[in-house]
Amino acid sequence: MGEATIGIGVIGYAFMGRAHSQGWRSARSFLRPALEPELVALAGRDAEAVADVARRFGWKDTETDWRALIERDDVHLVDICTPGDTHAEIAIAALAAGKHVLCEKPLANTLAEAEAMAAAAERARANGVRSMVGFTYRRVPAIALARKLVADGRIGEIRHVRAQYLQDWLTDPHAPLTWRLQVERAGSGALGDIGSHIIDLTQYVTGERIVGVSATARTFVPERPLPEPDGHRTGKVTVDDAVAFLARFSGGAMGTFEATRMANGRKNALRIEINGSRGSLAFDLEELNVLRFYDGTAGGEAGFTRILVTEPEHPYLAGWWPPGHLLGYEHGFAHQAADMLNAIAEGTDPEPSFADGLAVQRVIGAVQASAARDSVWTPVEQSTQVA
Ligand code: SOE
Repeated sequence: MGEATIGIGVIGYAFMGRAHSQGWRSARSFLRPALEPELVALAGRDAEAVADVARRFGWKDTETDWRALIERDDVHLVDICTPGDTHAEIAIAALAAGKHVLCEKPLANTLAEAEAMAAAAERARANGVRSMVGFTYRRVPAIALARKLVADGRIGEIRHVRAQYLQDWLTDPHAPLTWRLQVERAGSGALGDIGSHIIDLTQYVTGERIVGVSATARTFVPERPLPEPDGHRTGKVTVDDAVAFLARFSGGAMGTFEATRMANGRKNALRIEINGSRGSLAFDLEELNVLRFYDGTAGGEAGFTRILVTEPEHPYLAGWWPPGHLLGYEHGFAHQAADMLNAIAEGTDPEPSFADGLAVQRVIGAVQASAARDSVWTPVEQSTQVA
């Protein structure tokens, strides 16, 4: 192996395993990171299924046991794309083995697991081992531009944060009871799966932390058919279908949040609007190449500007197509892969860190605690100190 390459091993080959596989491939082809990713091995328990995905995405080898993948000398970075109940065990083992770790969101299923993972990441960091959590939407160019505009003071002091993540794939009561609907596998429902994205994104774009919440949660369909071949039987849904909460931000802004898989007609509508003393920003993932910016200082000419975020000077765009040739959902995974590889090459810490993932987990915990106590205002623990 040449000096400027790094061996990648991905664990999981379903939706996220494929999205990440494509991310590593595209990062290598288009974005020219400082370390060139080698697609060494893809791991999954079903040998036939994992071999099929591995062949289609160009993985060199497969493993059916994640431990074997971690032990390989030619794997230097372990990418965890499995359900949340396995994140902590795999990540902690991989970090202890000296492997860099990229872990899908949400970081863990419980606060205790997230704390242990952040502590393991901190220990590994002392040896130059890097870790990152896969809040991929930070890498949508329009979101990265929004962050820059806020950091440059273009919208002034932030007053309102409005965030929604709306999907509808559970509207049908016959949709099967998959792992995402079981608390022991997923930790929570819409809250952890998609609410975690808007918690992370709003904290990232504003540069502030959520310090308190008042929440409510509902499970509209409490029982569903089991996945085939057991579809004639039903099982209990043990997570939320939808959650809504008010939030207070560290800088004084007020926030409203909604995460649901029951918003009929909304497929993947992650929307954020931020209103500040000088202007506003609005984003919708269903139109992900666009950022809307209102410059309140523009006097009589002020109005929401529709910025098509595809110019070479926009974040991440230089590596892609000419202006107006749009990017899509999968590109964020390539940006994430390239950012992590560049950080490893530079010896810096990639973001979002496991500590950032823990911070999101603390908000999730506070939302759950508030919802369980009739929406009582609940503080979010702020310490980033890890056990
Ligand atoms: C499913 O709800 C899901 O795939 C999430 O798990 C992802 O994080 C989100 O990006 C899209 O929706």
